[in-house]
Amino acid sequence: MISKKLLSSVLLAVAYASLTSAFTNTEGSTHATHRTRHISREFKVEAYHPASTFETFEHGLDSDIVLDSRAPRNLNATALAFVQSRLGVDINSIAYRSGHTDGNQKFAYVRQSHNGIPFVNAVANVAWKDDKVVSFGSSFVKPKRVASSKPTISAKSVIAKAEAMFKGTYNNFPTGLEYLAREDGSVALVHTIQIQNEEVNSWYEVYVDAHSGEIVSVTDFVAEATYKVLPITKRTLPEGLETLVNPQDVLASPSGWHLSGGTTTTGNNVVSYKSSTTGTTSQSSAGQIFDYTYSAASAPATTENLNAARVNAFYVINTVHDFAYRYGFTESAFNFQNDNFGKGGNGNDAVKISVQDSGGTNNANFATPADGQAGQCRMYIWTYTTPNRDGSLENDIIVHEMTHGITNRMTGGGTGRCLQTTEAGGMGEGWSDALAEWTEQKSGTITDYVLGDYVTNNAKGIRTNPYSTSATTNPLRYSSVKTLTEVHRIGEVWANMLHNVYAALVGAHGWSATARTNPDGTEGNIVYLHLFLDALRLQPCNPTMVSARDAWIQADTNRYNGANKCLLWKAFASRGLGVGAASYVDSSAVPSGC
Ligand SMILES: [Ca+2]
Ligand SMILES: [Ca+2]
Ligand SMILES: [Ca+2]
Ligand SMILES: [Zn+2]
Repeated sequence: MISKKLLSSVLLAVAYASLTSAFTNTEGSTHATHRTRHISREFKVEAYHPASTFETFEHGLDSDIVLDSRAPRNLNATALAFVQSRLGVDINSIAYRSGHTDGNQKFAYVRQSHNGIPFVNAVANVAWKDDKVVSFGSSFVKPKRVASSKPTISAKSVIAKAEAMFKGTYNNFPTGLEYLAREDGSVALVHTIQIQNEEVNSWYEVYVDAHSGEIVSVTDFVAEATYKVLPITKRTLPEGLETLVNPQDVLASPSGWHLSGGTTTTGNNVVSYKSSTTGTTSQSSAGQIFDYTYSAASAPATTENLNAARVNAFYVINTVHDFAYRYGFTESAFNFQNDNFGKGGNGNDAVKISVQDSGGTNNANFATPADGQAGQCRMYIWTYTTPNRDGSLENDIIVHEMTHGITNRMTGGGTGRCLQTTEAGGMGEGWSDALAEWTEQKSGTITDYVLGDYVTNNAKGIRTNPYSTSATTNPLRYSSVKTLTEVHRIGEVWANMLHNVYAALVGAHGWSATARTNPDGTEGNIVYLHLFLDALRLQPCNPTMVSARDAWIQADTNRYNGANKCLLWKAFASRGLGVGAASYVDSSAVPSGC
């Protein structure tokens, strides 16, 4: 029995190993020549770019070609002559594209051409210094076959298809007729058609085969924003920074996370800064690339660490903005944005997050004025360790703070005045812990949860007990509130109840890995977040745990026709907030029929 089982698992391991390496090889080998563009959920295009060669000649190429190219001719003719000679191709297969001179340097760009029609993706570039060629790049191809240069279908006839597939509109930029080198060695004749969608900030140049009508490739004009951050699901810095490309959700942030053409940690939803709101981090290289690596071995204040901290804070606040938007924290529901795109609510209130704020230590906070005034978050350095640690690298702390903004805005209609009592303020802390917990799930397995464990360098984190389904691990009940006075301690009672609600919903309905961007699923973590935000809008100003529980149950009636009524009652009742619970006297009762 044992040996048989062992054998099968070994075989499985071998099978997996070969599968993994096969995939790795395939993927790695196409990085330089391919790009899969995910246009929509149903449609993707694999764009092919012939491999490019690149030669550099240090102080310049000493050869007959160079002597030839030094002849007093214009850049155009010089470039064509060089490329013709270097590649050994017919002069008629090269077309000059552009060039310019900068001091003692010259640059020229040419394209492969056939029957007078230029190629989209077979090009070459030459650079000179002091009239000597210093570098040469080329992606020219040797085609096996070239399509006829006379189109059989018109550009006009394929625009509607391009618009439908790329979910945008033809922008009236003149269509073009070009050749496109394909991976199989053939060369297609293509119409070039620009399709834009300003609402989602997409702008494509689509290549449609002028003989078959097939969409063969695409250029994406929109630059990818890139951030090195601690992904939102990671609980502590040692889990590792990652480079995320285009993490923004364009439904929630239609202009992306930056101001138009923006190059700093300033955007429509948040400005992440130190000392003053102009103290932002600039992109590390062009194209909205924010590649700063936090080193835990160095002090938080080093330039690289400060930049990494501002980028991570920018990323986390934006990420919460985006997924909360999907669940109802929109412009008209009093969210934090400068531009509301005409969708209601008051704008000019993007979150200001002050990173490494000098006003405190070992903490963080969030001030929520009424809709239309910016939310102000302050993140402090934590001094329990050497070097000190930065709260902006502990995602649960940032999410906790941002959630104060959500709960204060969504309770009572955006006034910021409705979580002011001790009990409501305590629940505010509880919701903040609970949403931090929600973001840091990687599967549907329910585990105990702590937060603030990284900055404190303490596995127990910053709360009294882990949030847990075990009453031994976390014995807090509704009646515990009676003897508590501090809002975070009261919040622990509420957060632990919500942990149990979450566990029950995920146990009943499963767990979705795409919950942050797909709120339409039926899984338990999606149901939970809907009820979480829906209930905020229903509950009264300065709610109690009793009225907040009732808001959850009403929210379930509103959205799910009460499908989870008994589940919710049982979860709340398991911690003393059952039918008839009042004045911090527990009840384990559930309604009849449950
Ligand atoms: Ca893009
Ligand atoms: Ca943590
Ligand atoms: Ca607002
Ligand atoms: Zn708090």
